[in-house]
Parts: sequence; C-alpha cells; structure tokens
Amino acid sequence: RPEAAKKIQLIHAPFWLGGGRAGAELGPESIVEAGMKRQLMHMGLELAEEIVVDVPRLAAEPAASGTKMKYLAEVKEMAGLLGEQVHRAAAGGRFPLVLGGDHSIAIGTLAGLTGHRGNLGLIWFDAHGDLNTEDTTPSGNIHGMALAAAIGRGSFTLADIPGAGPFIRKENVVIIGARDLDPGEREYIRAEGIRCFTMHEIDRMGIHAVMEQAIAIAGDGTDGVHVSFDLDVLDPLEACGVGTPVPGGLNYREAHYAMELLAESGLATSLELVEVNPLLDPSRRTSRLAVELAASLLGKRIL
Ligand code: B3U
Ligand code: MN
Ligand code: MN
Repeated sequence: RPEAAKKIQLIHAPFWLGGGRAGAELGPESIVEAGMKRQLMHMGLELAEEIVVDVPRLAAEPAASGTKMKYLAEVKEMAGLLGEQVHRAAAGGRFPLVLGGDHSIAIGTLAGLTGHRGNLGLIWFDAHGDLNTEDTTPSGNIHGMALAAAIGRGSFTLADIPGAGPFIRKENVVIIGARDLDPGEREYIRAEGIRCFTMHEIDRMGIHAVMEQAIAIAGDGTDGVHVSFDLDVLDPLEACGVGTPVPGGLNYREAHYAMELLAESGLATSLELVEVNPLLDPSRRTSRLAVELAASLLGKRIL
C-alpha cells in the first residue's frame, strides 16, 4: 500500500480568529497530547520534524475598515505563512497533516497545496457549507467562507494568498455531512451543482455509497485529493469539543468507515483536522477522535 510508505509532515496551525471563538488555537497541541505522534509511529509511519506555524495570535479590533469579514488581515497573514509550509512539505514528497485551528486555516493549506498541484480534488467533511461570502455571511467569520475562497467565489479568495495555485475546480469538490446551510449557500450549491452529500443523503444511501461517489468525484482527473475534516461533521454526542456543534451528524462508525475507504482508495494526498476546541471538551474526547480518524485515513486497519 503505497501511502503507508509516506513520510508524514505534521503542521500546527494554532489559529482561532477565523472562527471568532477562542480555544481553537489550542487544537493542535491537544491533538498531539492525545497521542497523534505515538499513533502514527506505532503504525510504522515516518514522521518529519513537526512544524508549528507562527500564526497571528493577538486579536486587534476586527473588521475596522469597509469589510464584514472579521480579522481578514490576520487570516491573510496566517494563510500565507501556513501555505508556505504546506507547499514545502508537499513539494518535498511528504504527506501534509495539518492540525487546526478553525476552518479558515484551509485557505492556507489549500494555498500551499494548489501551489504544488495544479489540479487538486477536495473532500470537505462538515456540518456546514463554508460557502459564504462577504455578502451572504450571517456572522462575518471567515471559517464559514473557506470553501468559497478555495473555489474562487466571493471577494476574498485563494488568489489573495501569495504562492497559491489555481482555484479548486467545482467539479472536483465534494461536501459530506452538511446539515446547517445558510440561504446564500443553499442557493449557490443548487445553482452551481456543487456535489453536497447532506445527512439526508447519507441516511438514504449509506456512507459506503456516498464515499464511493465522493472518491470518484474528487479523484476524477485530479493529481491529488485533499481531505479537509471539520470535526463538527461528527454528531456532538461523539465530538462535543467544536465551536459550532449541530445535532444529527456522523456517528463514530460512519466517520471511521469513511476514513478507511479513503485509505483503501489510496487517493488522499493530504489531510487537515479542524475546529477542535479543547476548552469546550475537558474530557479531550474530540482530540482523541481526531487522532483515531487520522490513523484510519492513513491506513490503520483492524485486522
Ligand atoms: N454558516 C455559519 C456558521 C458556521 C460556518 N462554519 C462554522 N459555523 N463552523 C457562518 O457563520 O458562516
Ligand atoms: Mn467548516
Ligand atoms: Mn463546520
């Protein structure tokens, strides 16, 4: 299994300003404390020296001048710095495993990845669409605009990040697990035909069929597939340590099975785990889950 030979590059992105809720910046450390490195080494995977990106941490006043987007300058700076590290890891043949941080870090991860691969597929696990723009956002929080930025929708996109490559083609994007879409997002998904497997589709088709289709869509003619995993795709009963929990999400077994099918497909070339907020989960169960899901995606098997 070729992916088992990969060298893993852990990259910390301790950033919360895109989500507007402090605590997400503690996600990377919490996931590592929950045993990420131990787990990967136990699986026989090689680890490159861990990178902690020096993202802006201090919040100035948000949205001073002419934009509804909160902390736009900080998000841009974070994305540039993170993108550089992700690009370097991918170009060096390592598997970027990015730990967030709120979901706005995907803009940095994808800036780096698209700088290296010109034709990337994208699987977006999320309770939300993250397809808002400055005009449709109900909150001003950029984590709710990260997928829009990646595909070039709205006034702030990947093209604003130095070093970024082409936008992700809509045809190679899949959203999985959505159950809380804003009106502007719903309209856009319908109008553009974005592939979105809501919880309704997962209930109807089962996670197996959904993942088969998702893998086919993201892998169709692409030169790599990034898996962007927002832990809030899980049911809050499984993962309470996320900034914006929504009832009715993936259960433990569905999530693992999805990761195992991705591992079998051999398609994933990078992974990020976002929105873990340990302040909301003193038990740290959400962080342990993040470790286990990464392990499954990277090839851990029961037998
Ligand atoms: N759609 C809402 C809420 C939200 C998006 N992403 C998260 N929450 N985690 C928004 O603010 O755009
Ligand atoms: Mn998200
Ligand atoms: Mn979400």
